[in-house]
Amino acid sequence: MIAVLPARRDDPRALKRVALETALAAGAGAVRIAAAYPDVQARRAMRNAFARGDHATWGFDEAYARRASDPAHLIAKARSIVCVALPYATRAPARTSWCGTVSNYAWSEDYHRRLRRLLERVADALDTAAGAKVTAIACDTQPLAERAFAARAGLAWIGKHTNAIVPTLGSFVFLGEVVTTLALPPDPPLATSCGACTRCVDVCPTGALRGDYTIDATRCISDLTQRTDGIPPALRPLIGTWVWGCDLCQQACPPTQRAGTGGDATSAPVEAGVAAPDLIAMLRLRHGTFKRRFKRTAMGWRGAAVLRRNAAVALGNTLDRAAVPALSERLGDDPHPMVRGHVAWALGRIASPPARAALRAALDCESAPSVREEIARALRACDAPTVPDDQDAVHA
Ligand code: B12
Repeated sequence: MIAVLPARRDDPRALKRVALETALAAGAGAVRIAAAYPDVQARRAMRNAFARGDHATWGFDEAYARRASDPAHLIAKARSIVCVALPYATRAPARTSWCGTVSNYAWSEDYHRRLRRLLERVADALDTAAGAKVTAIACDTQPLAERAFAARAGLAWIGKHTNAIVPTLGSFVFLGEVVTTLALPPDPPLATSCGACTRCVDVCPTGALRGDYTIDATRCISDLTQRTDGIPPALRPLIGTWVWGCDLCQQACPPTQRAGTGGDATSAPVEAGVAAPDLIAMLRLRHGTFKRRFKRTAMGWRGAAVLRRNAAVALGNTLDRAAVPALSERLGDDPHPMVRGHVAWALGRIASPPARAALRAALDCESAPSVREEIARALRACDAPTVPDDQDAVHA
């Protein structure tokens, strides 16, 4: 552990040293300083993205772009931002063919709590050194263009997957900031870019990445698994077995691959059933188990029905006929119409004779118009089956 020396409040270099050393001692993988003036380029990029509808599921608007590009809304007279990267890459857990795929960022203790602890230590150290409250913390949930300020600080460059890539650490890092009224000497931006590499663009199954450093977030699997309404039918087959988030663009990213696994013990899965969840168990997830198992992770903020919906889509994408009994049961039982609708889709995707029979039976008792529509569409899909009749169950 690095000993952090007391600093004089009128010595910017010493104060910067306090920020950097405290952040590193508290577990940051990298830390740099940005000046806190508004980011006009980020504001323009956000405006354009919102006008294109790239973030339609998030309801971002002009007011968000204005606030997110100006750190002064977090603390008046903001002069500097301590930009911190917390590495989280850990080894993927062993999976069977009936496991859902969970993004690395979501399987550990919720990163908001971990990052907040780290940022609070940095903020406390600066407040103490300055002898006054001179800081405000931001991590993910505050309107702040975190990646743009990380780039200004030279902490990272923004990749074509739109994530911040930290030299030697890659992009599997969380970003957090301490905005302060102290004038700390800023670090210069990096002169790095992705060059001609398009691996992230090529690997994205939904075509969310355009290759010009922008993303249509409404097509991003991470967004699709987190939205609370229905997943557009055309995109469901492209989601594969992802039940929360998606790592494909980052897994394909050369500097991120080279960085390896930089996450410490706090980045490890809270339990195996979270990192590689059994899809049938997730399809049946009740509130109690959800609270016990998922609430403490970043998968906990959208509720149990969203996870059951995602499990239904993933099971449909396994094309495994052995999933039909569990899906048929949920088609009759699940209290949430959105889940029943996606279960119907999954049965239509598997399209075996028992799946077809379950869909027909459900049509007799289903009253929700949206679910009846899904069932009718699924029955049409059964008429054009994608699975050969002689396919055996494929799960281990
Ligand atoms: C909404 C949101 C999402 C949405 C939209 C993502 C997106 N690309 O905008 C969805 C649900 C899709 C999402 C997914 C993910 N997210 Co998210 N998300 C956010 C959140 C809350 C807001 C982002 C936002 O405002 N987007 C609107 C866009 C238009 O603005 P922007 O991204 O801030 O900035 C852009 C412009 O400013 C412009 N720009 C500005 N200056 C410059 C300069 C140059 C040279 C260039 C090229 C561009 C540029 O490019 C920036 C990047 O596109 C941030 C936290 C935060 N407060 O920033 C986390 C955040 C971006 N997410 C994060 C993570 C970890 C993820 C996932 C990896 C999770 C996962 N595995 O599923 C994926 C990655 C998907 C992807 N390829 O982007 C991390 C990213 C860390 C990192 N290393 O970059 C953040 C920073 C949270 C955190 N505190 O760590 N996310």
